[in-house]
Amino acid sequence: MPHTLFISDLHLAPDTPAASEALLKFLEQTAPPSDAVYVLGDLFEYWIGDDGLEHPFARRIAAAFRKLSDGGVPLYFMHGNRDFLIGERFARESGMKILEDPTMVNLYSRPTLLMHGDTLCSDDLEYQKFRAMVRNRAWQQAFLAKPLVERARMAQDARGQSEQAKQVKDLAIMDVAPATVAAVLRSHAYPRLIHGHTHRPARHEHVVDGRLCERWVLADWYGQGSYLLCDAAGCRAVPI
Ligand SMILES: [Mn+2]
Repeated sequence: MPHTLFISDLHLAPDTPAASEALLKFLEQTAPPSDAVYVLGDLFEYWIGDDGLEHPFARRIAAAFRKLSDGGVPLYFMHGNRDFLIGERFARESGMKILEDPTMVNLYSRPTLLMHGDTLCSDDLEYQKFRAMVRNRAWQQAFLAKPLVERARMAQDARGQSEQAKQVKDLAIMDVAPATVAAVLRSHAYPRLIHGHTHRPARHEHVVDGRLCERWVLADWYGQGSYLLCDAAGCRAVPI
């Protein structure tokens, strides 16, 4: 049956090769017969600019996507909170089209809203403040103008700080805020919702204004990765 695949939160990095190998296998063996593949953010553990493509690791990943795209499978990428600096060069070299967050798609006649998911975690005020800063165009231009080594150091620092902050944050704060989910579903006319980010793979049901909406949360690839397969009959998570 015609189907579309969704992945997110792979957090690929040169020093953790297992997820990269799993992705390369997924792109070569699992993805080719699908109608499209969507990557809903945090493909990389960090991305400090498209000049990261000078690194063989990043080039290998981009080339693997490109092969699939050249084979006729449309590929889409939405920024996550780790790889929001992925730009046009990466998109071109990987054959992916960059999508706005959120994006509505018609998936086998089912209206479906795609998000990374970080904007749903609206109770985490400290993170939302950080997000507003780094998604600002002027901040991004200033950051990208810095030498690569300095950007790498800043990214390292930010990752350390984020890990520390997570230790003391309430788990509920780092999950989606139900009221925000309801507001997003309402403003998009009660679609199905697919997102990643929280690393809490599940299928949820929300009743908003008497309308039942399905919400799928994608899994991370830190341990066993998985993808979401959607066809005309519905969606299901499949371990890789
Ligand atoms: Mn994320």
